[in-house]
Amino acid sequence: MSVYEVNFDGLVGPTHNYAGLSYGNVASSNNADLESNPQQAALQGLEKMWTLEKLGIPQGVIAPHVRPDVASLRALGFSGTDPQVIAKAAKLEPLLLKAVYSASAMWTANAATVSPSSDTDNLKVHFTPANLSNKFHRSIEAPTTSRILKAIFSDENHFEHHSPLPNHPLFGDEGAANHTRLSDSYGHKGLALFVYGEDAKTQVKPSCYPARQTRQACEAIARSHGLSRARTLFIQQNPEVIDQGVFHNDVIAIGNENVFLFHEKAFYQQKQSIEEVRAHYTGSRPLHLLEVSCGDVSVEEAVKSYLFNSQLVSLPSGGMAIIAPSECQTIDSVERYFSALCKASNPINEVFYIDLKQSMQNGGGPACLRLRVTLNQTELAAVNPACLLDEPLYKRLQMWVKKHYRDRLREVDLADPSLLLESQSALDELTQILHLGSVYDFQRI
Ligand code: SUG
Repeated sequence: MSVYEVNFDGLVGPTHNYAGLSYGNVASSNNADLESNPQQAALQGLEKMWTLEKLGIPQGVIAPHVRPDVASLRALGFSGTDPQVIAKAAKLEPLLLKAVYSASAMWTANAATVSPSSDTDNLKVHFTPANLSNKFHRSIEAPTTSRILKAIFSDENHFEHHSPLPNHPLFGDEGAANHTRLSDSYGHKGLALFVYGEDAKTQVKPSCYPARQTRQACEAIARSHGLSRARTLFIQQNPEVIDQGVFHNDVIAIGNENVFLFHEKAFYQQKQSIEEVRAHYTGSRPLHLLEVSCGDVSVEEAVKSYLFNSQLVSLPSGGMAIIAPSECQTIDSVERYFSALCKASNPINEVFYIDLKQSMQNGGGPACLRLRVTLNQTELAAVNPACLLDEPLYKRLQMWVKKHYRDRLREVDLADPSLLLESQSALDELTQILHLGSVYDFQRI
């Protein structure tokens, strides 16, 4: 039976803005208070989805969340009508208002951890929405994410949904951004590689920026997904690079099938960690362990270019391609590295550059914007078909974005209560386009 890796990209929401909310994410801090263009951001994301679909790689869409999240403001003591709640928060707690306005759910690599049915003990695809407990603006995503995932993957014969892990620093979980899978091919049993920033049982941790993913969270997910111990590995991120802005593992490493591309400084005790990866890999095709040295590309250049946040995809015609952010073209060492990589003896032979500047300025590259879900033919047939991209849906979503989204947003605009109504009516229409049912709180009231 054919097995596919389907990328489910987050559609950028109508309130995309730059609020400097993510301490430890260099782009987010550097671009705080820049004027954003939500319409352009959403169209750039759609172009990426369409590029993959045209390459013959199945593509799904995950809806944005309604923002501002007035319910969170109410929970924090703001009362009155929705416009009054927004006005009070704008006056008294502007930072909180920015947080509940964030369109951060677009980065669906952080939506959940997903295990394909070939790896789980009950042969179902398992989903655990990430609690994203390290950042307030992201910690409010899990309930809606959970409803949306259930609306896309609703068939209980094939899909199993878990609750997010308890919302406590011990179980900080940022989803698939810290998880990759190495296998012979998508349909074969794979090695589930979890990468954590901190283990509560040791003192090895970054000294400046936070480690957002814990080993305890990774272990809990591996247990509930029913992964085999022999084919699961937990390795630690290098705390030094977290302090240089590598806030998720997908900013410093990327894996696809039998290729693992990572920076020389990616992991703690790297030599030993990579030996463990080699030892746990069970595929019969050779594993390509491609280490990028500091001489090739420095950690700083990696963070600036987001080269490791490229998508590494298997092409239907054979071989693999890199879907890279166009920022990579502005750094000579990165371009040089890519061209050498494509010539060397490994499955990668092409690079496609994509303009995702709006998302990149908040620290979200191509890989951040997608949740990888490996599905066999039967499972793919059980997915909500309205969420799978084809040309009519691509065009319809382009029109929907142009109809509802503003082309500029600054901090002062966030106090405008009509932005809430615009966002609600846009998403109301989207639930019909994507056949999602009532996934938003405002539809339940
Ligand atoms: O969680 N940025 C996101 C970027 C997520 C990137 N995801 C992956 N690497 N997989 C974050 O830091 C910035 C929001 C702001 O500052 O307005 C933000 O949330």
